Amino acid sequence: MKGLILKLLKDTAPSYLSGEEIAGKLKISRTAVWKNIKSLQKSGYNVEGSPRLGYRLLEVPDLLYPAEISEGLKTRVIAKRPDLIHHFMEVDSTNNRLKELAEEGAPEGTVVIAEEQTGGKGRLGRTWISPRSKGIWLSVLLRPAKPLEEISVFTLLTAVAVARSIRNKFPGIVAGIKWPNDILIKGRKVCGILTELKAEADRLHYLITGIGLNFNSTDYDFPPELKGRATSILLENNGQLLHSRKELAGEILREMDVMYQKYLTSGSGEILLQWKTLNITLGREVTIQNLGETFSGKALDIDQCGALIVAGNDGKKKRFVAGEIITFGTGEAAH
Ligand code: BT5
Repeated sequence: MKGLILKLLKDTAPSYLSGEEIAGKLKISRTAVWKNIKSLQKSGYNVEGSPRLGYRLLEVPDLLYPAEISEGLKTRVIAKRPDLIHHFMEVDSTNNRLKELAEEGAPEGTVVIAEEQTGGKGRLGRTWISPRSKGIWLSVLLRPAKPLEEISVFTLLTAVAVARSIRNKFPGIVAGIKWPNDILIKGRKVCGILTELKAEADRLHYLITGIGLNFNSTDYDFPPELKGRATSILLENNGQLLHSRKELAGEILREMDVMYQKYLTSGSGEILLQWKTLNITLGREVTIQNLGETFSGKALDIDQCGALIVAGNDGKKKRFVAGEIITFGTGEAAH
């Protein structure tokens, strides 16, 4: 009901809508209208009430509420309905929260989004700095009926979606993908992706892709050790933001949905093509640490499964599956 009232107020803004009209349109009592308006105000919506004229919406809060993100979002799977988006002011990690929902049977396309993470995770137990309302910290649940060896493709898919979304909304920013899971702008990390999965033998139960994107962080929001290595959309766009966090979050979900549909219907071809266009890894000297081993060489290509092909200094080629893919719990496949 709150969402419906919000929609009516948005459609009418900046004009007033009387309590009576709202009650009539939604077939609810005037008291119910009043209660829902109070609840909207509590959530940060600036709704002005006038005894004579009714209500009007003056300002929408800069929070990633489902009703805000899903506005105009025409997706087929990912966040296809507002109730598939779960918003929290604070969680330990959106990946962890979504894992709980997945275990309870949440449908494919469920999204968890938080204003702040107190235990944001990177790969291999590393920390992801996620201060309140400074970025887009979200996770997406997918349940693709695909073989486990194609799992790396999902990190590539997400990286493509994020890089494309940044370029779509902020054309002045050139975001590039560093294999497997970083989005960089002028050599600094703006976004990291963490893919986790649950599988048994070769059967995939579900896959959670977490995205951490610094949006309006300034240098003060990063700890000293990240100075010069991390950046944000705000910092890269000369301190200006033409689009809001919620618009970029919506764009990322939309781009992910489009790429996911293409993947389901015609395989990884399009994702790999897009990835190759947006990457800043191929052709470069790289050092990869995988399962305690360090390997240096030239990044040549990625294969159909999203693995990176590197030519060592001795000329021998080696194939690396995205080492960032971590599994949950015990008895589940490790990558
Ligand atoms: C990543 O790990 O880059 C994956 C980060 C994924 C974060 C998202 S947020 C939503 C979802 N929920 C979670 O709990 N996680 C996901 P990795 O490649 O291991 O990089 C981690 C390293 O990046 C750290 O050790 C720092 O050096 C650096 N780092 C930490 N916070 C950062 C930030 N906000 N911006 C840029 N770099 C950061």
